[in-house]
Amino acid sequence: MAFTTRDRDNDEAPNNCAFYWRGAWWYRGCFDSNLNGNYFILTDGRGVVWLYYPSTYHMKETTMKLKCG
Ligand SMILES: [Ca+2]
Repeated sequence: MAFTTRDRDNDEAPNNCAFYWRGAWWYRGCFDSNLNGNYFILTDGRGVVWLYYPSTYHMKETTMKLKCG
């Protein structure tokens, strides 16, 4: 997916996922992850989340690493 921000809605959801979920990400409709979300102590779906992260708490920080070649 193309990257979605509050002012660039490139996801497939009827709303703007970046606006609704308070982040910016490669959303589809709307997400399995939101690593650029705001930090909240308890998750309500908004914030720094990863679908399979085994917790009801948000992550305090994340790191993305790309392997080229
Ligand atoms: Ca949309």
